[in-house]
Parts: sequence; structure tokens; C-alpha cells
Amino acid sequence: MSCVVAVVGATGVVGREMLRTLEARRFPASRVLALASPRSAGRRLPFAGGEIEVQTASPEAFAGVSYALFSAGATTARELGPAAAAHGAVVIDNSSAWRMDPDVPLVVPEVNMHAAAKRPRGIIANPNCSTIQMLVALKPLHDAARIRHIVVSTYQAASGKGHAAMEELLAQNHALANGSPPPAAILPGQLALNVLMDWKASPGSDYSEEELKMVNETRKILSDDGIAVSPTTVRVPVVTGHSEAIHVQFHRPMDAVEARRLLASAPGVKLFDEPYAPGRHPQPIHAVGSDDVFVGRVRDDLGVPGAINLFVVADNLRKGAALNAVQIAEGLMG
Ligand code: A2P
Ligand code: 11C
Repeated sequence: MSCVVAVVGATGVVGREMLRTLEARRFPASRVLALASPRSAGRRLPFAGGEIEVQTASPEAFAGVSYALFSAGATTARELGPAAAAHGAVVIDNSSAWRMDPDVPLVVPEVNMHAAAKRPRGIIANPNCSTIQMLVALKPLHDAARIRHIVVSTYQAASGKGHAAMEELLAQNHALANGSPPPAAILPGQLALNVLMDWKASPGSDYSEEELKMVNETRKILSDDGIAVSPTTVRVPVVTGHSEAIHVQFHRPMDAVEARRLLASAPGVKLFDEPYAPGRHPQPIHAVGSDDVFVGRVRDDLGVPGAINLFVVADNLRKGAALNAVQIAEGLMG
């Protein structure tokens, strides 16, 4: 079955990855539309050995579209998502606009593809990148022993904040190497040779928006409001590839031997099962360009019997965004 696919935000860092992913996976599209803001209309983007011309995203642009993959921010998703759905497209939106709407399924195919079947608004939400990779790694453990509490600290790459943040990190590196003050127009300060917490505060909370996404999205995807999540999200001077240090407690004891066995055959997981040695662990440079979620440093917790610790790394633009969205569309096509 062949269909028309629109990528909204096609000029952005995730949109371009969506185009590459559709091409690499030979998604059966008879036509792919590249949509973006009016600023980009007429630009040409590489696709399938040729180029496609960027068009302005407007309600009319979705006529005849079967799948509309959005990565153009929450405002655009709220404005144009319903219009695309009204034209009959299945909207798969990578922004935070619709994730917590009870009428919008929030889907990681390895975890809850079944949820995508019920979509009264015609919209499916792609979770936040940091949530996706954590849940791909934790799903096999949850199925075996039911998670009670997750403590997670992230080490997130600049590309999670978009193309401009990525460019700014590189410009900061360059400026520092030349003894100049680092530019900070997109980032709220110096990220190069530093770490930053750059997300907005959640109103009425001591947590950042990013931290609360990890709490709320985890509960929705695993359909378990009883799961406790204690997050600290941090931006590190890496261009692409988010890392996470995760401590998990279960409703029954689990040890590292069992966890490794479960992870070894888990879909989407690449187990990095080696004894600790300096420099031998999953790293962003391993994950970039890979579809897998890399899991290593699987250890029994030293203070909490029956709990385990792991280190999880994935390409935030790929499994954390573009690939997850394309896999949802593939899952719907059967
Ligand atoms: P444009 O390049 O025309 O501004 P990133 O996350 O890398 O910053 O990319 C954001 C993406 O969202 C870009 O493709 C951007 O297009 C797109 N975008 C931003 N605002 C709109 C809008 N109002 N309508 C459609 N696309 C938009
Ligand atoms: C980051 N995870 O790395 C964020 C970006 O809700 O999809 C993605 C924000 C979102 O900053």
C-alpha cells in the first residue's frame, strides 16, 4: 500500500532526520511533502537521491495526505494538527502539544503500540526523547517485575533543543578556543566545557518542564499512575546522543543477572554487557546514527536490595524522535 506522507518542520533538525528515516527504511510513500514555515518556502531538501521543494505548511497542504509527521513545535502542532486530521491524515506529532491529552495516545512502538489504535482526534503523540529511550530500556524489566520507582539523571545533547542550539554549541566551542566570549542567544549561558539546566521551569513546581515530562509521560505510556519517577535533567556539551543514569526499584526483587538476560532479547535494545573498565560503556558517539537504545553498566544497587542501576544512551534525533514517529506509521500500516 502506497501513500502520501507530509513532514511538517522538514527543515528542522528532527524534520530532516524524518526525511532520512523515511528514505532509509524505504517507507512505502508514493510522495513525500516537505512542509515548513513560509520563511523556508522554495528551499530544496535532499531526498531519495534527488531534492524536494519545501512548501508552506497550511491546512490545505494536507489534502490527500495519509500520514503527517509533525516536528515543528507545539504552537504549529496545535494550529495545524487538527486541520491535517480533518483532511483524513493520521497525525504523528513530536511536540509536547498533545501528549497529555486523554484523547491522544502517546506511543513508543516497543512499549505500547496497541494504544495507537484508539485515536479519536486522529492524532498520535511521539513522547519526549528522554522518555522514549528510558522506556525502551525499562519495558522488559517492567513486564517481569513491575516498576515501583525510577530515579533518573539525564545527560542531554544540544540537538534536543533544535538546530540553532546545536549550532550555538559549536560556535561556543570555537569562541572559547579563540579566547572570545561564547555566544548565548539560544542557550541561557555557556554550555561548551560546562553543563546547564536550560529548560523552562514548570509553573508552581521546583522541577523543569523536561523533568515533569519524564514523570507524566512514563505513567501514561506504561498505564500506571502509581509509578514514582524522580528526575533530574541536565544538558551536556554533546551535539547528539542523550545519556541517562537510571536507578529502578520493582514490586519484587530483580538482580543484574536477570536484568541482563531480559535486556539481551528486548526489542530496540542493544545490551553492552561488559565488566566495567574505564571508557567501556555506552556512549553518545556509539549511538549516533543507530536505531538502537544502548544499555550498559547493569548493576545491583549497593544500598537497595532488589533494585538495579543502568546507563542508557540513544540517538535523540532518531529513536528519540524521527525513528519513533516513522515506526508508529509503519505499525499502523501493518
Ligand atoms: P523553518 O525552518 O521554516 O523555520 P528546529 O527544531 O530544528 O528548530 O526546527 C523547527 C522546525 O519547525 C523548522 O522546520 C521550522 O521551519 C518549523 N516551523 C517553525 N514554525 C513553523 C510554522 N509556523 N509553520 C510550519 N513550520 C514551522
Ligand atoms: C531536549 N527533550 O532535549 C528535549 C527536547 O518535548 O519534545 C524535546 C522537547 C519535547 O531539550
